[in-house]
Amino acid sequence: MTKSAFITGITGQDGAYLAKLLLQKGYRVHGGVRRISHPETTRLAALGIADQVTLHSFDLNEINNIVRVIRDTPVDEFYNLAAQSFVGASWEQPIYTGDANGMGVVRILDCLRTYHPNTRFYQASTSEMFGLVQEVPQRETTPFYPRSPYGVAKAYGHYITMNYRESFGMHASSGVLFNHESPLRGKEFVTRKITLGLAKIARGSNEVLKLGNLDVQRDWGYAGDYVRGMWLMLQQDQPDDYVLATGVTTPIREFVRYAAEALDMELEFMGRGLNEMAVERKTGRRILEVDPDFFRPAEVDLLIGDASKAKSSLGWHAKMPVKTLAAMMAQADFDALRA
Ligand code: NAP
Ligand code: F7E
Repeated sequence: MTKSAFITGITGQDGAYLAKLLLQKGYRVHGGVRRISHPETTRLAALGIADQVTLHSFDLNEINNIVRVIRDTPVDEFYNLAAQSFVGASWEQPIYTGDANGMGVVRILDCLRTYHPNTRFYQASTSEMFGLVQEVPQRETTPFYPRSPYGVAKAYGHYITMNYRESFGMHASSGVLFNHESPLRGKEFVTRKITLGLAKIARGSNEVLKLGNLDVQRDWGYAGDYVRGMWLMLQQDQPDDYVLATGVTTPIREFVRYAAEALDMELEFMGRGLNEMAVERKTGRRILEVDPDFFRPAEVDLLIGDASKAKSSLGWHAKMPVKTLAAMMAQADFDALRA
């Protein structure tokens, strides 16, 4: 029998990759799209699937809308990927972020409980819940210490998913996913900002890439690998929570170097703190500088995940190394600029 799934946030990076994966597996795919003046389905179009999914008007912040959509669209699996996903914006919009990323989750869970209690549910939890890390590497049992309104709201979403699983026996699972990137990543996130900025420079632009705190490290994987993990979680007999990560953490400077190398640029970092910069060795041209506008009020310094539970229970591991990822993103941006 054909399986069906609903993906909130289907127009986002992960939503597009997950929709593609589920279509390849023969699912009928529904997606939630919030009302905006200029509907954006460019990621679905980039993957060649824009006309293969059924879109529904869906907003995490509107209970009546959620009730109607969930009641009228019975599916086997429900993936909640929608969120205000930019950590930096969560200090500017803390209440909106709390409502969408926290309350939005319980709105969905409670509607599923009422109308379709047997639908399997996936919640997009995040390594940002570990924040000021209490253990290295971080795993499913590591205590949370979120450092942003985004992380705090996601912690609520995580706990309420556990609570509905334990209270009502729902098949509700959370994936605690570390950063995952791709050529479809939003342009304000640091990896894409780097690859797009360097690609423009490689194409002859005089722009200087301005970044914030260069002292942070992230465990960066490829989004295409991570959506496979989401699907695997909902195929298990029992619901549970899983960390998905590569187990390798990389400083931002290294990511910049990997992307630059892929574009035939060799960079040298010099200076310290706010005066740090990177120049291109061959030309001596300044490529990158630090801009305090991109610093955050509180920072998450060292994220590195232990995905051994996902490996042993789901048979999942991250396939793409960060160097390949940086090169792939830089090349994709470089190629797109030619068009
Ligand atoms: P993304 O590209 O920013 O996509 C987010 C999606 O949510 C977009 O489709 C967006 O719609 C939608 N959305 C935002 N606010 C909404 C609202 N109020 N109602 C309905 N839809 C709304 O994010 P992503 O990288 O794919 O991440 C997917 C999920 O995983 C998010 O929940 C994120 O917090 C979480 N996560 C991501 C990572 C990562 O590294 N990528 C790691 C851990 C967890 P528009 O297209 O209209 O903006
Ligand atoms: O920042 C530093 C910044 O915005 C990474 C989301 O998908 O992953 C993502 O959140 C780091 C931060 O991602 C700039 O301070 C320096 O420490 O790319 P980001 P994020 O905050 O890690 C988690 C797991 C999610 O759940 C989120 O949804 O890079 N950084 N300079 C910068 N960051 C940005 N954006 N821009 C800069 O110029």
